[in-house]
Amino acid sequence: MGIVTKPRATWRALVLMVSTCGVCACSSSPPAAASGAQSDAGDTGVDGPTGSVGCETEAGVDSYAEGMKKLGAAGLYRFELVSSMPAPPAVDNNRFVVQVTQADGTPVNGQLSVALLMPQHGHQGPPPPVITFDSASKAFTLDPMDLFMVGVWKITFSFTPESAEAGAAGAEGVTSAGDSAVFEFCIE
Ligand SMILES: [Cu+2]
Repeated sequence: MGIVTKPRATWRALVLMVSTCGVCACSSSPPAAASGAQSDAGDTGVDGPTGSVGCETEAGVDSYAEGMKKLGAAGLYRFELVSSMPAPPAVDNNRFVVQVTQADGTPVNGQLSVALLMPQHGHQGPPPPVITFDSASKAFTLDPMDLFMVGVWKITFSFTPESAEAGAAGAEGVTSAGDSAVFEFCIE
């Protein structure tokens, strides 16, 4: 909330140094186009709407859709990506709205966290976004989701329900079993 961190330039420089992959790992095979085949970190990586350079067809990569849902790995809760702004998520700052519900769709109170990393580049993501919970809409807003490079981003949401939600009697804090879900997007 009141905490504003601005070490961005520093970690961004580090990340770029670490991952000076000549060919951005988001494309598994080099583009066959005669010209401009060498798209690397210097370029935006965007080769037009019909370009085949993107990573969106790679296995495990999700196609963004408003309201897309995933059941958590533990099978306890459902994670809905209510929206992304912009949509689909793009390079640099995004704002996600996420709702966690029980299997029947009932929203659950609790704590959400998120981990961002680029599995193909082997580096971590930016500092986590500020996460706020809106009790009216029962949804979390995550802002900024700074997906600062072109390529595949693995976004892991972890949720810990309030103990009251899980039926625990009067225990303070969040001690109930949580759940997590992974969304992977090709960011261009
Ligand atoms: Cu990267």
